[in-house]
Amino acid sequence: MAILSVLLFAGAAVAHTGIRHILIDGNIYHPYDSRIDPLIRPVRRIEWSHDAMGATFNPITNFSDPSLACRENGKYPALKAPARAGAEVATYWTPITRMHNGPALAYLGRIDSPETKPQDVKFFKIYEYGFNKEKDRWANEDASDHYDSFSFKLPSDIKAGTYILRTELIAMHGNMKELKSNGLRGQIQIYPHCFNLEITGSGTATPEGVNFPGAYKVDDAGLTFPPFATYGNDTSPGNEHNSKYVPPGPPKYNGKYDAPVGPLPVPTETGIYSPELETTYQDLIRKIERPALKLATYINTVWPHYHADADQMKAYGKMGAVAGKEGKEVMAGLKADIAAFKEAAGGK
Ligand SMILES: [Cu+2]
Repeated sequence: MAILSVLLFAGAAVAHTGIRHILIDGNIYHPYDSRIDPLIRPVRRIEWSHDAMGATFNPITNFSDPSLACRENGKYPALKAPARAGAEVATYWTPITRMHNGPALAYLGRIDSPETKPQDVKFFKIYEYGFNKEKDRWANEDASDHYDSFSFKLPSDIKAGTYILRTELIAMHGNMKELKSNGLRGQIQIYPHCFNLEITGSGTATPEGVNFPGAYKVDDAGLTFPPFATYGNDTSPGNEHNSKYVPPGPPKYNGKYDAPVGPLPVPTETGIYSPELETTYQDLIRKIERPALKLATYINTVWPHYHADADQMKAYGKMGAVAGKEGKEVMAGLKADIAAFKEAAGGK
């Protein structure tokens, strides 16, 4: 399986995924986009900034890594998204590779001071989606079927205040028996993102929470589960197997999830630029994303659901490395444009 491993692990860093937009109680925000934001810093975002950078989104792969909270050396952001308790949140991701099988999750954790470390925040789960037996889809596949997005509700009964919203996709393809032969055991990929929310409402609940790292253990059934998404001619019942999956972490907070009360909030700042700058920013992102989009489209074609086309995979085994090289070339080619954008945006 060496060729397959090279495609999916060594060379396919550009097949990783990250949040591209987030809709919170009716308003759209930019995330901290590690493909471009580190190069135009300082940026004003609702997402915690971090040290990872480049044209790819690094997954966290170690369960005791402090980065599991809010990524690498995560920093308290400049902005907060106002949200009514009970409001809807939708996360929109960069192209999701369908064989990155695994769950989608969301947590909230109260943070009373910018000095508080995210590792000390107590997070409670507000959303989890593992495998849907009726749809025969993993959460990531379902997201891929819906414009690379998943959405959920904030609880309606929690106490008002500043919270970190921690959203997460977990890719478990590293647990597949077909991919374990190269010592890849346990290499699951965790993609957390942290956003600051100012939640309003008249609730009083203060749910118990867990810490990251700490909440996930290397031998958790929800993390060691081998998703059935096989390579070759295996015809065993994948749906039966996958439907036994239970996502990791504490149970979902079972408070109230009623509709929000009062008018939609109006944020003072969202991180979205003026129309002209925004067009340039999105254009840069489109160019940066092209190699990853090409690779994801390719992988999703040869490995759409459960069975990979073994011959095609072999024939294009180096595709990941090619996309990685293209990604670097694109970034080098855009250097001047990105610098000009930074200048025009005036460090916003
Ligand atoms: Cu990946």
